[in-house]
Amino acid sequence: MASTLSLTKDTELNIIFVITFSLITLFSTNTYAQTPPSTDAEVYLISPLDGETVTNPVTVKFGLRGMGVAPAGIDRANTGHHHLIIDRDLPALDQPIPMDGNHKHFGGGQTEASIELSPGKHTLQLIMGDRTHIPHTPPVISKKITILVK
Ligand SMILES: [Cu+2]
Repeated sequence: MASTLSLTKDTELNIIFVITFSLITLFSTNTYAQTPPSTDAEVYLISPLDGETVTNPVTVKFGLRGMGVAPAGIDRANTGHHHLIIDRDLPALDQPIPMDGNHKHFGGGQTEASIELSPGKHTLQLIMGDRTHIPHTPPVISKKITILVK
């Protein structure tokens, strides 16, 4: 009888331990999921280059290191899709990236684009967004470049 009681207590302790451990694991997993890109993830413009003079249509090539490209809606760790910001500063980093003429989404997983720009100076910047178009934590952002369209 005494031994049965002691076994029950052990079992209870085991259950408490398993639950506690599961909660810690669950919490850790959640924390990790909110920081999907590896710390060395980097997005950059392969072309055009900063200060380059170009003509229409402008071919923009996206470079990415340390993470992968996945179409919007696909839930896969350490991936995202490209967004090209034209003539604008960075959008809010905790909300879906706007979708308009100044914020182009490449939700199909594209790694380059052909765009038409008015003659003159323009800025280009890339930012990665997750499957719901929200920047990662920490955000993966390229340098902002300036080009001249003839
Ligand atoms: Cu998007």
